[in-house]
Amino acid sequence: MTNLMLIQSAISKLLPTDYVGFTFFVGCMAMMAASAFFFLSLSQFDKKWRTSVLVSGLITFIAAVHYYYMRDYWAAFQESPTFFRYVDWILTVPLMCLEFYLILKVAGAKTNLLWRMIFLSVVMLVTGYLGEAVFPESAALWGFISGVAYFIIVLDIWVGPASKLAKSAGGNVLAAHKILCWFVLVGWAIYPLGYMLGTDGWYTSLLGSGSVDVAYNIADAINKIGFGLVIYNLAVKSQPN
Ligand SMILES: *C/C=C(C)/C=C/C=C(C)/C=C/C1=C(C)CCCC1(C)C
Repeated sequence: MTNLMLIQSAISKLLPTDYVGFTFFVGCMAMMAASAFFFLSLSQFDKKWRTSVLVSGLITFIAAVHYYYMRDYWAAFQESPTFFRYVDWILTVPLMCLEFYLILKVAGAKTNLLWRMIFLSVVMLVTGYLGEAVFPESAALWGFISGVAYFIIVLDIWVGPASKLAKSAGGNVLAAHKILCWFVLVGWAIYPLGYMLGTDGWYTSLLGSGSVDVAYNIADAINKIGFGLVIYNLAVKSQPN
């Protein structure tokens, strides 16, 4: 093999019109940059907040690694990297549940709140995977079950026990909890929309395949980096100075 051929086999060509590929590349870089930002900021926080900011960094770091693979996968096959996508989510979404728990601990949150959220998010993601990758012919049914789990998570944090804890914590914690609730209600709602865009015979004829990845990539950037910045901001505001 000549050197040129070696390079070609390691890097796939992306067409200048490959907008989906573009969002994979930008997403990858954004996750890397956000991770560096969260990790390098750690020493400025006292122990109470350090764990929360560390988890923000872990979320974007895990995503950065998966985006690195998804980017290549897309470039090589021009196909949705559904498997890597869901591996990423099954790791990062429970960590986002952990963030809710960590900030509500000051108000006495118990671990059963954490386990309940993790359980619901795992149900949401496993059924979503079944509908997207294993039984695409019954995508509507699996999508519906996944949607129910998502809806219960939304209720839990908006009006359930988590919201009561946030109210009793008050101040900065309450304000941050409110913003995170909006992320889950609006930012997370992009995912079921993406799922519908990716389901054959629904909207694929309208926007073409790959639009599901654009939706997921935009949603990930908003939800992982934005969510992390809310936690970072809470930690900054709560510093004793
Ligand atoms: C960082 C990744 C995040 C925050 C991923 C969140 C994913 C969801 C909220 C996915 C939800 C889905 C439904 C509510 C129904 C259709 C299937 C899913 C899995 C796309």
